[in-house]
Amino acid sequence: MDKLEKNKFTEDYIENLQRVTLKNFDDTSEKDKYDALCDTIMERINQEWRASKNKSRYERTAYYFSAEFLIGRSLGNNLINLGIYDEVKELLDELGIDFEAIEDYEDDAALGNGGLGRLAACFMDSAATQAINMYGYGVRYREGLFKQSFENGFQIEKGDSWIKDGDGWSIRVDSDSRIVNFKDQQVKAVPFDMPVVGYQNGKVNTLRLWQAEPFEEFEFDKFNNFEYDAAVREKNRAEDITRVLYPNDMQRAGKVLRLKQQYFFVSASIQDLVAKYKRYFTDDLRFKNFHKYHVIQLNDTHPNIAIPELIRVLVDENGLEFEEALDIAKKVFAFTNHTVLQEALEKWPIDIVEEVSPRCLEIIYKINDMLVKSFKEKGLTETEIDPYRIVIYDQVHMANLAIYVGFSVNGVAALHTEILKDDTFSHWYKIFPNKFNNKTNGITPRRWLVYANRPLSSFITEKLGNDNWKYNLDELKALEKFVDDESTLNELWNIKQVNKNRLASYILEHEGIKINPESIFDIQVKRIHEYKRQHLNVLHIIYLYHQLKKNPDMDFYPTTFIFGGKAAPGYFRAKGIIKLANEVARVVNNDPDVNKKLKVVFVENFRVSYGEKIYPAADVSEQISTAGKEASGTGNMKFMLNGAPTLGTLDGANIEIFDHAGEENNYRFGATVEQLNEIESSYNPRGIYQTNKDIKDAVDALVNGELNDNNSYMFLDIYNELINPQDGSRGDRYFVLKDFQDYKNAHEKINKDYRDKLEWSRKCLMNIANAGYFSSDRTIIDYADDIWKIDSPNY
Ligand code: RUG
Repeated sequence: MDKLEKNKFTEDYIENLQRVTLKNFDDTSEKDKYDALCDTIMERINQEWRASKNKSRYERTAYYFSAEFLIGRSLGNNLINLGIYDEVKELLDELGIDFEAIEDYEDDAALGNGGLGRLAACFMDSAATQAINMYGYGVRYREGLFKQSFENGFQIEKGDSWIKDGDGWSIRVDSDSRIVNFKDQQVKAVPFDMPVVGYQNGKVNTLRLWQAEPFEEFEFDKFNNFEYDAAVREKNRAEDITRVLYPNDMQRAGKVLRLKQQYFFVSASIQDLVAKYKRYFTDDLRFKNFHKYHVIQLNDTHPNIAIPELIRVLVDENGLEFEEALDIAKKVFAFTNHTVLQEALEKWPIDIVEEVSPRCLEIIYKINDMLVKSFKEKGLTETEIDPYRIVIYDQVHMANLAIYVGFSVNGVAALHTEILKDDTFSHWYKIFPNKFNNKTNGITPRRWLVYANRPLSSFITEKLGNDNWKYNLDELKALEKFVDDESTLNELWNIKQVNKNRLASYILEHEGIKINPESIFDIQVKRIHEYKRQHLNVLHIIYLYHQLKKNPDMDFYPTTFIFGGKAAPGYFRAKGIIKLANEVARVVNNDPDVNKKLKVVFVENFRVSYGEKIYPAADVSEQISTAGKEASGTGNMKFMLNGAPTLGTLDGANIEIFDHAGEENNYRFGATVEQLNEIESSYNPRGIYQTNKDIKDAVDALVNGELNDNNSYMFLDIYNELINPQDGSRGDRYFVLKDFQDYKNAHEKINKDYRDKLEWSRKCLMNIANAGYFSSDRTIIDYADDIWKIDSPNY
């Protein structure tokens, strides 16, 4: 911004502040100041946003259908992408306004559970930055992911009404409202558009989130008749549809309301696309060119009911033949799978689909008939066709629907895609090998480095002599030339220390726990799930505690283990793992024999904005899922980009991280997928427990009174799952005990290596320098090139 622009910004800001509040500047609150800042920024975005919309109207565009967009906060990110972050901070400073306090005013838009939703948000940022036409379509949940707190170490969930005080980053577009018809109700879908600003390139894409509303606020007659509840019943029923994000990560919520949410947002979105196409392409009455302008990427199975919905709209509302419509669908839809866990591959009971949209069910049956017919033509028998069917017994298999109709099926990391081809969808791969492709996930460097780690960002720009790396992350590779430069390595160490100090203060303020900023910060933040194995981490801490108790002078570099993450409210064992980590933290942190060397913190309510403080401060990134279970992971990339070596298994994108940054700069441990497959049938966790004293002592602590689960039986449940299964299974489904020894050895190596400051910094540098591949800019360009066939012009 030049001087003139700066003055104009300040003028507009003060004008907005006073106009909106009707107060004098000095009387305005922090919230007023935040609101006025949003307004002023939105005014600046507006013009480029309209220009981008107009320009892309007649261009091929990708539509990213996702039930989740885990956006986080928008203020800082928008300022970064507009290129005015430092200036605006300075301007506010001149006005006596504390920018950080204003930033803290913004609630996270937590419209997602974890990696899948955050990936969608990163893709939005990257598509805009790479000037790729991409529209996001999703749900405007009134309540985002629950707020987590701990009582006695137990997770407590509370609502997250993130828009109760308004939402400065969305524009309500009433004129684009659509009607969504369910079997038993009709609701209005009102779009709220959020601008997605590309990094300093003038491109602004749109994220359109739909909110369900009634046609009438209340029924006057009933109200007049004193039937107050009945008068607003329909309104509540409509609003219920987008009231809350289902807090399930991976587990399938078998709820009618959940399918209603899915159908609600895809129906509104499909109607939107068709209506706009008809408005701008008036002479294509049979939609012959529809596929040339549209590609719809289905983010997991959640939006897959869009397939019958497109066919319904084309057939019932626009007079196309079924075959014609199916043909269009086959050219338009592409499907991304994010998991191999069976419980997360959605299958809907047909009666529920019937209850939501009987017409879509009818169309699904028809597609299924076409599938059977065409497979018979290929020579398959009825039984051979069975695993491909879309309707199997009384369930609709949403993945089969998308694989059959979609023209592309992708996994999200190299190993994951191989598992899809070899195992999960091997039958499909045999028939349609060309549909399958890999798109390794990525993260946006703007939020996860430029914004979250200002000191490191300035350091990189200074070392490279320019900041092109911010939109071409491969340029980080040039940092390798400093790998033997002592002063650079020392600088890097100091930057990490600054970030660790910042996190330590934040933790003291928010968690009330004092940690040693000079200790190793060993961090595992992600959703809590057995396959992610937070309990392996905790068991190892119990082991360390036992060792230090026996020998307080043991040669051990002080370490702080930090956890963060939420468990699905109905997932008893995951909640038990949280309770366990909190209980171990209580015991360890209060024990003067060990607490100078060992500390454990489970931060409350881990979310995007907490992550922005955590990733830059990590020394060690814990990525310890059972090999073959984590599709990709993206937290692993955020840690890497911020210079933390990975302590990880050969799983998901860890493998690619090791390949790019070098195994010698990371810590790999644990059994491979092949090894686990080999021992699967003979695995005997109890045998390991009986022969390894360290493991036995750690596992016994779950039930021998050392740790207190307040009679919840949560620790006994974990103990049973590990070595004493009650369900006739072999126990330890996720091979925690199998990998324990190797994990422990890797930790010992880290604890030694960390003491060599230069050598450690070198590893950090090598991770940063090789993080280019994990930019979501690369991922989105791969989608655009290989799947969408959309140009990424230099805007
Ligand atoms: O568990 C996966 C992660 O491994 C992956 O990185 C992320 C983004 O691709 O998606 C996560 N995921 C998968 N979240 N939900 C599902 C299944 O619905």
